[in-house]
Amino acid sequence: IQTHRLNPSASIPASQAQAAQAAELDSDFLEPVHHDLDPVFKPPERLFAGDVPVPHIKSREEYVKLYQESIKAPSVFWSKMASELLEWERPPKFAAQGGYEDGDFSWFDGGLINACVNAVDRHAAATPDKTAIIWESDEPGEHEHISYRRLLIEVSKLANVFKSHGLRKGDHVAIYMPMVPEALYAMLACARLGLVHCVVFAGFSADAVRDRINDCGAKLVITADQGKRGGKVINLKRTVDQALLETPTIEKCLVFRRTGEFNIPFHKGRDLWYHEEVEKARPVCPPEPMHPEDPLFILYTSGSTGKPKGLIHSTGGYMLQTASSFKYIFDYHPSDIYGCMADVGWITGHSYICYGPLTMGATTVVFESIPTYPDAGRFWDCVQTHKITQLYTAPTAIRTLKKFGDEFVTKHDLSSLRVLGSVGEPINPEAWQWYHQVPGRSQCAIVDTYWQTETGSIIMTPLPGAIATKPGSCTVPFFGIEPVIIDATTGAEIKGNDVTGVLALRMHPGGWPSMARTILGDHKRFLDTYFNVYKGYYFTGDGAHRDKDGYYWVRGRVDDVINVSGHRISTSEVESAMIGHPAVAESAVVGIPDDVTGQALAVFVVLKPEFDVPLAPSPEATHHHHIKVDDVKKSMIQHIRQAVGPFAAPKMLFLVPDLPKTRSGKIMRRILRKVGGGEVKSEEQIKELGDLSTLADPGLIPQLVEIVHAKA
Ligand code: 6R9
Repeated sequence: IQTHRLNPSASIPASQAQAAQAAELDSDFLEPVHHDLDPVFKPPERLFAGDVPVPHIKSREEYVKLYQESIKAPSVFWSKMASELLEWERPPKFAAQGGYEDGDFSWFDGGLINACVNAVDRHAAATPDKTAIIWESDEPGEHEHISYRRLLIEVSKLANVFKSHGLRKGDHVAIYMPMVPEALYAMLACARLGLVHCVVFAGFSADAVRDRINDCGAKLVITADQGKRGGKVINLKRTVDQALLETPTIEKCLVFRRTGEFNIPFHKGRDLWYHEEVEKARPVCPPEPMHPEDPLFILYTSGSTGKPKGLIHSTGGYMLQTASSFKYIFDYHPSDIYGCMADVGWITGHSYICYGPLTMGATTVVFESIPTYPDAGRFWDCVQTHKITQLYTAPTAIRTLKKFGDEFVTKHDLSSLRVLGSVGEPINPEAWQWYHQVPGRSQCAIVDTYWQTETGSIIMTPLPGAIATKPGSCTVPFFGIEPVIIDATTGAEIKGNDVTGVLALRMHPGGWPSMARTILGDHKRFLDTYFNVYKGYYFTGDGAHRDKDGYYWVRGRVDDVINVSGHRISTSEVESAMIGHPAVAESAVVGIPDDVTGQALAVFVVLKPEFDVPLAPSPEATHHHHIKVDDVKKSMIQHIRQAVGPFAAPKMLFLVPDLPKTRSGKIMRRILRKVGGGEVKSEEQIKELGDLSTLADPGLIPQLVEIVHAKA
């Protein structure tokens, strides 16, 4: 049932796999678009008015010059940056080495570096009293400042706790934490000792936690009794307890007391209280000198197949590019207060809450709550209270807040803001304009930052003082990145402007420093997914348009990944979860457009014959029947929540007599996307679906249309 569209199997030569792959890409995001009449916004004059720090990059010319340098001589460019921005235990002998054919690329061989020293120690020495972390609790009005001096002490103590329980360089540690400073302490304590952390987003279910722990073989998991989000309590320890029933590698479970309100069961010999352990530990812990290519962390993300990919990031290259991108893209200056509202469970949290800002010695906000708690003014209340200068959030949050109206924004003093960032999914021009005009008061630079878990740091973005913006476009490449548009059917690069196709990045030796190095335990899958699809390029999985001015417009995934509120969800991951439900014979999951979440999941389910519930409410349907259908659907949605996590709950679930398939048995997802999205109503519109001649049963389509509309 699973489709391995982007993972050509071992026996197929790359060129052949490439052709097959190219021919199978089936996405509306590859259809041509035009952007001829878009408004253009110059960098805000206020950035140069004198009362705020002058931008690092002051003009387009300055950007172009640096960009050209970064492309022509990447090793020279990044080596210079590496000695400017990082502290090396021993300076590297080389910059980029190796290549993409085998994925043996490396950066900064011969050097020694510790990520924690770069993010903590050197600032604790230089600016000990500077605030490293502002923790904004779920409850408004409750916040805490943690200085660099204190950060070093907390991190060192925790590192000693890890040591005292036998953890050594190279061991894996799972982190399943709410948004509290201790989540960052845990990451940094791992980095200090050369332990490889694997943060699992606290919204994942017990099954998902178990699978990730088992895939990475973590020895220790660190969690909290409970988490708090939007006034609601989340029983993290309970989820971990359930996951740990089937995780043979876990020896210890360290529990941070966040609420203390719940009498959690403790497993003797396995569970330990964070506060008790830390109390015993000494606040001095020598950092482990690491090779720049030593793994810093593993982070799971969804791909085209059901099994999540554990991407591995390096130490040196990752630290360098997160720090440099943070500096230039958010135009960071030492007096700034920077607030990224993401969660550390995602790459955005790793790179732009923890490592990027702290490596630059910045003050970074750790935000525990949600944008709408206690009301839709929460972000702006934070901006006013902490005098935030750069705010970084996702289009889904921006669209949600826009719906609540301007008053929640305008009643706050937002004069501290200079840069407003967006990440996670394409931002629609209306949301962009609102972000610019209302929270930004037309005085802030909007940076729509495009990147991925795989790229480690932002790869396309405007720079605040240098690049004019267009609402909805991530504009131009960051240093070291060479985007190209590829024709999906021929696999050839499309030159020139005003073109649409698959977005890829041209590979030159070494690529860029923060690229993921492999997929844990599956290097072949790594090469096949990213480098063997289009030879000589890194394949992003997104469709994009390059407009007449050379600006990029990323349109969305062209593979089997659905982006719901910026969360990457694999269709086949949800489909394989569905198969575990006793009533399901077969299912297909597609992404449909949604005003707030960008995309939403629609699930089409074929029941096993023995489950004979009526598929659509009919005039004769009794009350009893309705309940039965609803119960079945509810249990399926519950099943997905349990197998993947609540964020993967489908918006729509349809019980259908069959799935539209080609005669060769391939599900025609294009049809399901259109029908599920409610676009198809009339017979004419069915005809407009295009060539249905390959369908095994064309009579099925009107039935699907009827079922979808009976629901709505
Ligand atoms: C950082 C992050 C990556 C996917 C990516 C793309 C989408 C992210 C975007 C964007 C358009 C932007 N995406 N930022 N699309 N414009 N500014 O989100 O990583 O969770 O791995 O998701 O998100 O589709 O391929 P990740």
